[in-house]
Order: sequence, then C-alpha cells, then structure tokens
Amino acid sequence: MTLDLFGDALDDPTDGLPAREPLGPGALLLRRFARPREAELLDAVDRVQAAAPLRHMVTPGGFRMSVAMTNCGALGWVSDLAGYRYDPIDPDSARPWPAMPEAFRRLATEAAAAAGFEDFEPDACLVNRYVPGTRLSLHQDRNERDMRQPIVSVSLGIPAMFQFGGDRRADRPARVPLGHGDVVVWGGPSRLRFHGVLPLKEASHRLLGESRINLTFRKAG
Ligand code: MD3
Ligand code: FE
Repeated sequence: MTLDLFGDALDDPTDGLPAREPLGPGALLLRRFARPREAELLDAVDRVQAAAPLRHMVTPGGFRMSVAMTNCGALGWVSDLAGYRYDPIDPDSARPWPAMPEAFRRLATEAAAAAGFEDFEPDACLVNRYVPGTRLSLHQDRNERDMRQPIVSVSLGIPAMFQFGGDRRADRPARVPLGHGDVVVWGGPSRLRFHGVLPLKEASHRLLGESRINLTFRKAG
C-alpha cells in the first residue's frame, strides 16, 4: 500500500493546477472553488431534483438529449419540438420550477464577483446530469436576453473534458478538463463562444458515484 500524501490528487490530474486560470478573454476558471461547499450544494441538488425530476428533453430536430436536465429559479431552460426557450413553468408538472436554493445563488454571485461581474443576479439555473458516455455537442448559449451578463458554471462529480470553441462552429475547440468543484465564469467576448462536452469516461466519485452534475447560472430574463 502506497502512503497517500496528496489525498484526492492521486486520482485527479487537475489537482496540482492553479486555483485561478484565465481560459480566454472574459473566461475565468476557478479550480476547486465550490469544494468547501460541496455538502450544501449536493443537498440543494437533491431538493431541486425531488421537486422537478431530471428528464431527457428533445431537441427541435427531434433528437433525445443524452444529458438529463432540470431547472430551478424563476425561469427554466426548455427544449422541445417547438424550439429552445426559457419558461417559468415546468412542462412536466405544469408548476413553477423550484426556487433557486440560497447556497446556489450565493456561490454564483461570489464566483461572478471574483471574475469582475459585481452585480450578477441569476434568475435561472440549469441542472445537467451526465453519466459515462453522455455528451453535449457543440452549441452556443443564445437564448438569454442580455449577452452582457455572464454564465457561471459549476462542475460536481466525475471529470469531464470540456470543449471551448471559437465564434464559429468550425473553429477547432480547445480541450479543458473540468473536475469536482471547478467553477467557470463565461462573460465578455467568451459569452457567445461555441462549446460542448466530450463523452464522459467511466469513473466514480466518492459523493456522486458514476455521475457528473453541472449547474449553469444565467440571467435569462
Ligand atoms: C461557454 N453545459 O448547459 S458548462 C449548457 O458541462 C452547457 O453541462 C455544459 O454548455 C456542461 O449550456 C458546459 C460550461 C459553459 C456553459 C455555458 C457557456 C461554457 C460556456 C456559455 C458560453 C461560453
Ligand atoms: Fe452551453
């Protein structure tokens, strides 16, 4: 048995990397930022899921998304055969989405402030769940009203290889590994960059098992 001097570092190749790293103009990676709050965040994820179960939405083109999704906050991101939109009502329950947990809101505003966005007030949080094999193809986030507002993303659970593309779909994306607790603030010139997630590899996380949860905080309305 090897003496484990570095704890999680042995199975997380991003653990030795800097806590704060710009990924491009307006895009700031805050590695491990959410880790001190993992327990309250996962508690809140459970409460949101209990009120608005994860579901596989359908793209406007008729394809079932491999990512399972739900929302909290005043507005939720919805995809169906009619298109993409933000809706105050969960179409599966015909009720409003669950309120945004205070632990979510605080984390998002603190991360945004750390990146220079002092007055970020998210009204929508999209919860994405990945299991090994799940992917998210290259896309832009352009359903929000004010593109001057950033998006804050929080990764929990097993690692993912994020694709950070350019302003055009054909621009070759950079690969950015995202691990448990990593937070990224996407604003300014990065706000409309194409991005996606490669199929997740088999892995297991001590708290989340074989899954990854990604939270994206938006000012949608
Ligand atoms: C870069 N989610 O929900 S988070 C999405 O891991 C989405 O679930 C991915 O893309 C996930 O729309 C990626 C990172 C992210 C989120 C929004 C962005 C990167 C972004 C918006 C603009 C540029
Ligand atoms: Fe996106």
